[in-house]
Amino acid sequence: MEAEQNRHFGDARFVLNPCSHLSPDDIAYFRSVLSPSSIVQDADDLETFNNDWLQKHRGQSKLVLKPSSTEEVSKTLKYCNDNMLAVVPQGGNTGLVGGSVPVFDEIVVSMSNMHSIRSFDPVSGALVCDAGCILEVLDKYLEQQGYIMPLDLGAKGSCHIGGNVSTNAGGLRLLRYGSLHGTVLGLEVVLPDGTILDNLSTLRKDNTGYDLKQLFIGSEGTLGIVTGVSILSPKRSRAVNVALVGLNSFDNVQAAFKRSKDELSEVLSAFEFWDKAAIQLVKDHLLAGANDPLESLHPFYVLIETSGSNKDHDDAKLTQYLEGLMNDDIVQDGVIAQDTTQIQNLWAIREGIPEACSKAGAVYKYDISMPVPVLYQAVEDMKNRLIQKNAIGESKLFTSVIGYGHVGDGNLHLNVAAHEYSKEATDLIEPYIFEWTAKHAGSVSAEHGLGISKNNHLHYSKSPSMIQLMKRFKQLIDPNEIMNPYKYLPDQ
Ligand code: FAD
Ligand code: 2HG
Ligand code: ZN
Repeated sequence: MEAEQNRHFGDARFVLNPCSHLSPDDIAYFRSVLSPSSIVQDADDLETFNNDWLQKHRGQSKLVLKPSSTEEVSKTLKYCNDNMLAVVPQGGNTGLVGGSVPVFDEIVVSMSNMHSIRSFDPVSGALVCDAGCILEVLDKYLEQQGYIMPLDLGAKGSCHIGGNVSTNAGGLRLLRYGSLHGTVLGLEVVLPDGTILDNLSTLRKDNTGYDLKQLFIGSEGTLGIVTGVSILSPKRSRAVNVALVGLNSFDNVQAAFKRSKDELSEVLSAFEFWDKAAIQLVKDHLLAGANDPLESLHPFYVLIETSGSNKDHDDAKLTQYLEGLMNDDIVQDGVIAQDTTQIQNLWAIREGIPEACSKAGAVYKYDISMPVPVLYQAVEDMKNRLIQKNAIGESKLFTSVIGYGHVGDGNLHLNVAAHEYSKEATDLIEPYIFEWTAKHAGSVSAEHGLGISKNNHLHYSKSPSMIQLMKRFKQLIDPNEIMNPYKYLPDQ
């Protein structure tokens, strides 16, 4: 065991936890409990597990383990705990806060070999599955049963349900179906000491004792590994409509949102917005040459989705709502998708924004929540600050400031594109953006989590006594600090 020491790594300062390094004995043990193909040591094969989606965070793990069962996860974690080996749980590796990759040489435990659906109850809609199931695969399975996953994200083709639960992912359907804190019915979790916490309940009501699963939802692999998920899926709506509108101001975005709650009410299932800078990037990087659904550029765009059971009823409601917006000059232009392909094409514009931003160079991502009236002010204030500092433009540090997100959830994605990541660039936007968020009673992480990007900014959104209690939970469940070290909780 190494002595605790301080170490400088990039811009951040870490206190190394007292974990050990791998020995041949360790490898021999893992070979005794996992199949040979579940142990990855080849340098090229390790690359994808060591790099995050943003290509911003890079670890140097020498070992990836891919257990195939809860028992294998249990044996793996127990051994790591007994031998002080640090572990990073990894799902689809689509996280945006650097939580899914090692900081140093932690062992990656990938859940990709655990992808079975365990059961589905067509009466209640309760789905029980392994944590490594891919979100889109689950949604396709449920489609066959007439049901739908209660969450959806642009990363659905890669992210795992276990990763979703561990980050408490929000996404595009939260407005309609609520957060995973409500839809997750039960979890199976392996604790660092190997204990299997079997709480794969399918009950909607259960008031017996502390609701322990809630502690693991959003704990980003710092308390254990989620191996199984029980989740309540709603019936899939028979009628789905999607409209895209162009607007002149964020005041109009708000007016359209307010009206959608009155006029679309029970059929409203998504209300997503983005700005001109976002559509410009999508056009440049993803839609080049493709048909643009709206003829001219607008300062703002809103995608509205309705999901109901009666197509004629929903069509009439949506048409009337959109006509009202046009007549009152709240929207300037709009289209309604005529078939499933057009629905997918409109959603592809919205879901393509993160990828388009990442193609613009280095992108600083802020995922903040706040009261809707000040949502876009964050983008404008950031832009003005960078203009004042003479830091934005062709040959400057930053190239653009982009705003988009989930209006219905009061969740802004502020992306600041730069030529490259640098300390100088970081210092121009941080801690300014966190102070701005705290001043407007917001949260510095609405849905992406803390990982290694936001852990030291937790105090902007949580009081010292809350952070202290979080540290006590961590100490209780993971006293050797093997689970996803250096992340989530502040260094000090
Ligand atoms: P990973 O990235 O592998 O891991 C994320 C964190 O969870 C890490 O800390 C990891 O250690 C931990 N973890 C993973 N699996 C387990 C497990 N089984 N047990 C314990 N800990 C585990 N997020 C949103 O909230 N809403 C969005 O709309 C959204 N859209 C996105 C769109 C794109 C294009 C991309 C790239 C990302 C998006 N994200 C979004 C972020 C990301 O997809 C989510 O956070 C997702 O839930 C991560 O799942 P994952 O399986 O990829 O987890
Ligand atoms: C989304 O809503 C995701 O598209 C990603 O949460 C946001 O990349 C981002 O900033
Ligand atoms: Zn989002």
